[in-house]
Amino acid sequence: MTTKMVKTACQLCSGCCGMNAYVEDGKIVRVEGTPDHPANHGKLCPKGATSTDMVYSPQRLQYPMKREGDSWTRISWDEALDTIATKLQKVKDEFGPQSAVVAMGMVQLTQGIGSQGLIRRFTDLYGTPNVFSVDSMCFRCRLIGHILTSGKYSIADPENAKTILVWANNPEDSAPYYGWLMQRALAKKPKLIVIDPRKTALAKKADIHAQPRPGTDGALALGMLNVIIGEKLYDAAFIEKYTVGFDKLAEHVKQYTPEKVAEITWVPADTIREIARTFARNQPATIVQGTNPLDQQASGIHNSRLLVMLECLTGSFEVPGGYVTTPALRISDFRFPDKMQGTPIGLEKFPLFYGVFGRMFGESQGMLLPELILSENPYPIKAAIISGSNPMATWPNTNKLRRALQKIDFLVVMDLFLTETAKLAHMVLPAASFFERTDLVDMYRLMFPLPYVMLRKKVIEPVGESWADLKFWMELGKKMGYGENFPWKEPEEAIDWMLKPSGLTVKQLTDEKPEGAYIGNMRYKIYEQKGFQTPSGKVELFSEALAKMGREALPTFKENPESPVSQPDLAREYPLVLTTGARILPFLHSQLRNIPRMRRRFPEAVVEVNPVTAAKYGVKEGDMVTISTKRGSIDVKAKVTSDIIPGVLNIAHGWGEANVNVLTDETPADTISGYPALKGLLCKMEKKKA
Ligand SMILES: Nc1nc2c(c(=O)[nH]1)N[C@H]1C(S)=C(S)[C@@H](COP(=O)(O)OP(=O)(O)OC[C@H]3O[C@@H](n4cnc5c(=O)[nH]c(N)nc54)[C@H](O)[C@@H]3O)O[C@H]1N2
Ligand SMILES: Nc1nc2c(c(=O)[nH]1)N[C@H]1C(S)=C(S)[C@@H](COP(=O)(O)OP(=O)(O)OC[C@H]3O[C@@H](n4cnc5c(=O)[nH]c(N)nc54)[C@H](O)[C@@H]3O)O[C@H]1N2
Ligand code: SF4
Ligand SMILES: [Mo]
Repeated sequence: MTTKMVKTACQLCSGCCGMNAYVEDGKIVRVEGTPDHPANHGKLCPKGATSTDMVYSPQRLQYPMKREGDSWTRISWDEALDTIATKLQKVKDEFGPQSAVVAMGMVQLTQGIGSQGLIRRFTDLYGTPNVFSVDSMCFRCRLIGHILTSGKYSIADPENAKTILVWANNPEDSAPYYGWLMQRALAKKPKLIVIDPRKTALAKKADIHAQPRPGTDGALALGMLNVIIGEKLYDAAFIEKYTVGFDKLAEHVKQYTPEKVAEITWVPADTIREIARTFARNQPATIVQGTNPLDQQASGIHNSRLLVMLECLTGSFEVPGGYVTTPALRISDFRFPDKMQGTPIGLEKFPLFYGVFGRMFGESQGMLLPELILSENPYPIKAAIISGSNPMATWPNTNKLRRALQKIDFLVVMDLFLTETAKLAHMVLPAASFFERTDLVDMYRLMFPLPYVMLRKKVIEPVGESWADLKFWMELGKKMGYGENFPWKEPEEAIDWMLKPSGLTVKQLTDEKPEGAYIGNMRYKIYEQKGFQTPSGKVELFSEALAKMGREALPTFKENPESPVSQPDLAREYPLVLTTGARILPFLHSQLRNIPRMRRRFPEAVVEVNPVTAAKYGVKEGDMVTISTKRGSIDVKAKVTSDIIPGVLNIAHGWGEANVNVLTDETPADTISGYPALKGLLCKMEKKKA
């Protein structure tokens, strides 16, 4: 029997590790890490190594289905497309295109730039401005914070750093590919500082580990600035030449003395001083920021602004081992933004979420969607397509979201499995997995200092009648009469069109560079020639843009809407601080719990609780407890561990029964980005009543 090997990229987290897939008789028989791939150097984590279990899971959706009462009826793709096209046209004619919405999950964002691009091409041509993604609670906030401050998005460079500050990030579970990079970096013996309420694997190796109360990181960063500026540990030449607002910032941070910050954060004042001094004195210093924890707080934008400031003020900006920027690929834009009609949800409240300094993201703030659907104010939502997302598990405030989704006249879900969200749909569409479709992976530059792209290649034919997401949006476009703008027969042709300005082709990336291609070199201190892409051309410590919007121009710490400080009365009934969503290795959000080899590694949901807190509430290891917030309750098993600070509970998201998002609130907490506070809310814990 002949064995074929295809070089592709894993898609079970943002690392997009290079993967060699071996195929016999049209079936994948084995996968291994691509030896020379710069993201993973031949390794795969357990998720990647067992990824074929997902592909060949007996639970995969095999064909399109429509719901009739409580049962599902198989339909053809043609009928599915006809029905969707007819409904969408009707909504557009009767209510306007803004009454149909599209929501994309993380897999759409990591899938590649082609699929996202084609979805936006479709929604633009249809006219709806209401496109949502998980960026309403992940990553976009930090992007805005960075651009507002330095005009660009920068990332850490641990391998060249003398100090590595890991702030709310746990690569051991959330990013094994980054864990391998950290191992290489730590072999060079830099100072390691970790800021995390839990003792993560990295925290256990750290020179300094600070355990803040969830939701108070902004105060901690301001305390660091207080010490760095107060003790003149900064790079005066850089500040003088390249920043605006330093004097105002210096005055502003005087109020955040280590003693005051210690009260807010629960981190001892001396530890705050030690962190600030270690960071400023051992340069270059780099901050490895978690992908969402600092965003999902009331101070979300300020938090990211503060991290950029820490790098800039200490002279670590755009130098190896500090904050660096990776070049991007030049590609054609699939979008037609001027064809959008109506006002996107959230544009007035959160204009920066929509676009900043001419960089348009053009997405609506999803946290406003449930309320909009329920209130129909300013307009009703009549149809929705959810693709590559399982909001019933992953979006906050599940009970409210369920009511909202149930109110929609026509809900379509495209997924690999019949998820909790798909069960609410009127129609489900079977999606091809990442082994069954082609797209361009351009994530590396956002994760590592790695100017690299790779074609994620189709390894096998789609399982059952599943379709690649790209194919679905192209075919729906044709059905709706937009064929002129979807002239491609196969997704690969669309990707080729997109790639034109880069000089690369699908063929090249398949035949000549199957393991990927470098797209440029790292460059440092680009600002010396080009300045900063902000209105002032400098790093904006004081932000006129924020001032004009009536927001705090200087970085300011704000308590979460629910905290022992912001709501002392509520805290009497709900005395514990809850942080949610810390990743666990075998699962990707709500995915892979149905894969036995992964489930065995982590069989059931747990709440992490410190022994002191457990004793206070009469809870023992393994007890079932009920955790409640103002929004609801869940039952979950107690894991008593001194790896978490007293007074704080941690529950991962993505579980079916013990769904932590029953407890969370979708109300925007950060008034600039509209992000919810998923890190740091008030809850109570009781032993489950028999
Ligand atoms: N296995 C797995 N990997 C994943 C994912 C997954 O679902 N599963 N999801 C992917 C996605 S989309 C994302 S966004 C990333 C997220 O990955 P990370 O950025 O690493 O985020 P988390 O694991 O949520 O949290 C990291 C650490 O932040 C700590 N933390 C919680 N609250 C706070 C707080 O208020 N302050 C501070 N300082 N620390 C806090 C937690 O204790 C945890 O150890 O992971 C990606 N990788
Ligand atoms: N409480 C709390 N909630 C959180 C977080 C938290 O920290 N705390 N983290 C948030 C973050 S950072 C994120 S990014 C979100 C993630 O939220 P989601 O993106 O909704 O997460 P998933 O559960 O991974 O959902 C992806 C779905 O896509 C399906 N799928 C897989 N491959 C494909 C494909 O190729 N095509 C299609 N169409 N479908 C596919 C999967 O089966 C799965 O059902 O969760 C958020 N939710
Ligand atoms: S770290 Fe694991 S899950 Fe993430 S891309 Fe690599 S192999 Fe896949
Ligand atoms: Mo995320």
